[in-house]
Amino acid sequence: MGLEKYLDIKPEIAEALKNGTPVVALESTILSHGFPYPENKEFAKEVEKIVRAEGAIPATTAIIGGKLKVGLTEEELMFMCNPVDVGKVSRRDIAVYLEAGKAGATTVATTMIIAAMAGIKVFATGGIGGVHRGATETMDISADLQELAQTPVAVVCAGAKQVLDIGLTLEYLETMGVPVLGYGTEDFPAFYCRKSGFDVDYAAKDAAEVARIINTKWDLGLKGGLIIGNPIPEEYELDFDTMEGIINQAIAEANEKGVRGKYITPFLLARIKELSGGESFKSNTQLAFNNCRVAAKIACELAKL
Ligand code: PSU
Ligand code: MN
Repeated sequence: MGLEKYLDIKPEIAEALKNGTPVVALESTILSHGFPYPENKEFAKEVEKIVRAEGAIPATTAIIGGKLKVGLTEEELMFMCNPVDVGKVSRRDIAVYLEAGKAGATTVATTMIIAAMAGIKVFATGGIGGVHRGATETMDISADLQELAQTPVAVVCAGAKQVLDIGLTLEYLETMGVPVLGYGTEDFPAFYCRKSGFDVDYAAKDAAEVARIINTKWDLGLKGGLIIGNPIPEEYELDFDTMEGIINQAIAEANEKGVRGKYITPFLLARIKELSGGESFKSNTQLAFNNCRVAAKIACELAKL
């Protein structure tokens, strides 16, 4: 397909993919635009360690120097942490960033695209993008949802971010035919909270069952990805109603300031961190760690099939 021209796969990962060693894709937007600099540097290194501890190889993706990077050197990883140097790249931006030679952090949508090109089946993030509150007016629906409908990557997340309209996000996913599995839960997680009050399609018991479902979907030739909703560990869960108050305030401020488009999610995450006195940052970090653990377990089970 001539993708070699664009794809730059780290040798360790190329080797793993050739040998069927489990690999887990990781995104870079959560670094550059989801977490504050420089605290995100520790996080970036830690997620890779967690994936390795579970027996899989981490593949953080990014766009650097006109290449789609699959796996970063430590220097590149640290470079991706500084939001001053890197843009936020969704599907629409990929070709522009490659041609302009600009550095870009990959969102869930873009990480899925790059992972699929490289042959990586499992990806861990914090929370997927979705249908924003007020979307009936703004039409702000994350490109992540369309990507899940068409690109074959299983995304492990702590549900959809609580800043979104979770009910509408699930409706959209149903329309697009994306399976929404719960990892040991009947209730679709709400990022900082274990429960959103909305059901998942199916509560999978363990990583082996998730792997079988993923495998069967693709065996059947059904297009697109899957969502594995993995609830935040209880000890890091935040109170739903307290967070609702904070989120509503952050959204009101975003509206007042006229924050729109791709800047909304980073603005809200940063403002929620401030309003929660750093609690949301701690939770966001821990839920992402937990997703890496589960994604690596699923990748290991998939490798056995
Ligand atoms: N999960 C997090 N923090 C983040 C994101 C996910 O814990 O910052 C990022 C992902 O890259 C996701 C993006 O694709 O937020 C959603 O942005 P938007 O709503 O503009 O589609
Ligand atoms: Mn959006």
